[in-house]
Amino acid sequence: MITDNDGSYFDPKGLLVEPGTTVRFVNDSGSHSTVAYHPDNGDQPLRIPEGATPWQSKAYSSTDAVFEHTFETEGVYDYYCTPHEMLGMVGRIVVGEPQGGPATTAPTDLPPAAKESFPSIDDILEKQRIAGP
Ligand SMILES: [Cu+2]
Repeated sequence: MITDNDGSYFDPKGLLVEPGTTVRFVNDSGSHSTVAYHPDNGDQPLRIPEGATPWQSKAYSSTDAVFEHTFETEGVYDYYCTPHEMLGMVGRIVVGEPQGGPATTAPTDLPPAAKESFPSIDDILEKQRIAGP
């Protein structure tokens, strides 16, 4: 989670992992959170697999603060940073196969900059890791 001359962003912003992988979100610079798009998190739309566990970190401003989440359910997970969602600070994690869940459809109820900032699922499957911003 980074703020620099390129703005505020997740790096990588697209990632492919196997089910059961624990992903570490590390605060590099600036003040950021990592929050799943899920109705439990500020009434956001569901953009993680049905039945998967959502996550919500606080906003970290200290360098090297770490938040971890373990991804058990296969599918596509979209997430955002609360302070910078409006500026397009979002990310996408594919766990195993995409599976046709909510995040495999185009986003609608999101800020315009967020909608435009997700890496494509095809790119993630091909490259496994998509650098931000
Ligand atoms: Cu942020």
